[in-house]
Amino acid sequence: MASTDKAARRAKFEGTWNVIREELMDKFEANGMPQEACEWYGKNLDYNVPGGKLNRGMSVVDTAEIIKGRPLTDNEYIQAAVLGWGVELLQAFFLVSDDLMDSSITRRGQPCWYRVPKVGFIAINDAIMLESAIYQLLKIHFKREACYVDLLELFHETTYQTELGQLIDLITAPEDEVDLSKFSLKKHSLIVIYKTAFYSFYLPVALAMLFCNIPLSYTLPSSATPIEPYKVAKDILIPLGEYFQIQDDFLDFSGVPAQIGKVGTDIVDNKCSWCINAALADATPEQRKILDENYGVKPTNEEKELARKMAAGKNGEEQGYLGEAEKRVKKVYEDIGLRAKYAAYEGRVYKQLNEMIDQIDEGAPGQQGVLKKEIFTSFLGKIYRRQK
Ligand code: DMA
Ligand code: MG
Ligand code: MG
Ligand code: MG
Repeated sequence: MASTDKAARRAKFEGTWNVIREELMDKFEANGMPQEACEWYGKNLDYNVPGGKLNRGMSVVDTAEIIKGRPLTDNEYIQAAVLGWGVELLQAFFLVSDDLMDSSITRRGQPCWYRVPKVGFIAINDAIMLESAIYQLLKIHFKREACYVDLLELFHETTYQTELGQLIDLITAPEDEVDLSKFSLKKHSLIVIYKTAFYSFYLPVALAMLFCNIPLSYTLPSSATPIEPYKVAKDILIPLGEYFQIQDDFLDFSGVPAQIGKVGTDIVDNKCSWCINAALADATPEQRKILDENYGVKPTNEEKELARKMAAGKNGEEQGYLGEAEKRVKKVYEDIGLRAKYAAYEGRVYKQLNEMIDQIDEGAPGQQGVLKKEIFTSFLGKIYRRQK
């Protein structure tokens, strides 16, 4: 896809946000909420929903067009965009709560919502309101559609899966008790499949499939064995999502805030990240000792003060400062050659995913209403070697 085409598609999707935002505001105001509350809710939406990469939301629209094999009509487009913004609202709900739970500093190049003056713990209710917005929109746009209950169930089930993932992510990373022997790549895989892969990858594609009335099973002329398209999609999208979160973990270590829009917190937060697991696999006893002593160790007040001074009036925290403990962990990562290990992993997984996608039976050329390889290659293309 040409880059101008990509920009136009993004602009079209972004353009639907204003309509959707108005519907949410109307609904809010219809409850007789005071002016002050309307302004608060509007700010919550503006600050947390539209500013991301929009990969997840746009994938709903893109997938629906690929399945139908033609551009969507105006009505179909707005409905698919509502599902897309539903995924973005779900993401906003998770991110606002995730940043509180991870004590993060910035998100999408701005302070995390809970750190905005006057917000604080109100961010918890704001996050829950972002989730509720999904169901307001589904009711407006899908109540009379045959797929309504399936859409509701899919959003609910995916939300539940993500919450399971967030729970195991958090309890595997206790603040006061660093024990690296509790980590493993197997545990990491379970965490990231639940906390990221279902909602970021399976959800957008499965929503588009339901929207296009793809049945639970169909048979193609090429084989007598029935195809279960939701299972086929899941079997590719879950490993794809795992790869995406490994990228997120790697960027937490290697990315700079100006590039990734957030300050990495995994080392200080004692997270069971891909990086620490990959490092543990190759660490010498000396390196292991450094990791044991410095992983999950917060910067001292003196280090924070120094960072503030060095930032000379600018907000030092937002630039991201490293305490000595975090620096020592990062040095071990570099010495172990984590960057090369990651590059090798990325090459391997990219090849494997392409091989899996290649197995998909698309039926006759131009056949509509069935799974197409392009659904997955376009998703993979959006994230391969991403830098943010
Ligand atoms: C992301 O985990 C998962 C959810 C459900 C938001 P994370 O804490 O690694 O995300 P980020 O690096 O964006 O804070
Ligand atoms: Mg986080
Ligand atoms: Mg998190
Ligand atoms: Mg992360």
